[in-house]
Order: sequence, then structure tokens, then C-alpha cells
Amino acid sequence: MLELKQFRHSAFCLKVRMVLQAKNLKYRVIEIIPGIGQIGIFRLSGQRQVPVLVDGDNVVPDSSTIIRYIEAEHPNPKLMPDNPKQAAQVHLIEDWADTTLAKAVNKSLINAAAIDPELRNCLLPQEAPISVSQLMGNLPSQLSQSYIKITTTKSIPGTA
Ligand SMILES: N[C@@H](CCC(=O)N[C@@H](CS)C(=O)NCC(=O)O)C(=O)O
Repeated sequence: MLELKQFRHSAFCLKVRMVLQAKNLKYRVIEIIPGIGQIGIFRLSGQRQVPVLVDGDNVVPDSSTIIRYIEAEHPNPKLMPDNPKQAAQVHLIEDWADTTLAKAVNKSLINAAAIDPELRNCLLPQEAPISVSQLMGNLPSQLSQSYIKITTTKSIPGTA
């Protein structure tokens, strides 16, 4: 069965789940604990970010790459337009959402979580050990801001 390694609050992971659902595919979700859990992600995929889709021997990181992979492996129902101009527009909108929009959303999330211990805990997987959620709840806001920044921010070349 397809396996999606994810952070449950990640918009990139939601994007993949929406495509899996639109394609009516069965899949299992594996929640990754930000930080510690990413060691396993690195071992598996050679990079540290989620989402990562595992399909038998195929390990596919990056939401956009995953979606192209799913579209190629499971063409029905078709999600990408055949018309090259329309397909280019889809890629442009996707790229804008993954960079400019995602950066603004992340910034707001980081600021909100830095001042709200309850929100910080909601961002952790439900399976997270109690010690990790206690630590997140008790972190001073500056420190938790750095932690959340590290574990949610997509690196956009050329941006700070
Ligand atoms: N290019 C990636 C970006 C994924 C991404 O930024 N994932 C974040 C979670 S929302 C992540 O894994 N952050 C942890 C890290 O960068 O260490 C995609 O589209 O899937």
C-alpha cells in the first residue's frame, strides 16, 4: 500500500493527500515527529523534508514531484490538463502557492505558535511522546519560534 510520511499540519502534505483522495487511492499516513523523526526521513530519501511518498521500492520526496509521480502511475481521473498552455498555468499557480503563499502562511503560523503553547502542541503528531509535547509547551517563545521555523520552513533560493 502507498505510504505517506508527513507532518499533519503541513500544507505540502495536505496537497498530496488531496491528490491521493482525488485519485481514489488507498494509502497509509505515517506521522513524522519534527526534528527527531526527520533522521529516518533523511535515511530513507536522502533529504530531510516531508512529504515523502513510499510506493514499494520507489521513494518520492517533494509534493510537486509526488503529484507528477501519482499522475503518471495512476492517470485516471486525469488531474493535469493536456493543453500545454493550461498545464503551464497550473505549474505557475502551484509554484506560486508553494513559494510566495507558503512563505507568508508559515510566517503567520510561526508567530502565532511562538505565543501559544497549545497551538505548538497541536502541531505535533498525536503519537508524539508526552515528554516532547511537555517540552514544546514549556519552551520560551523565542526558542519555540526557532524550532517551528526549522521544521516548517521551505527553503526558497534567494530569499532570507
Ligand atoms: N519542496 C517541498 C517542501 C516541503 C517542506 O517545506 N516541508 C516542510 C514541512 S511543511 C518540512 O519538511 N520542513 C522540515 C525541514 O525543512 O527540516 C515540497 O513541496 O514538498
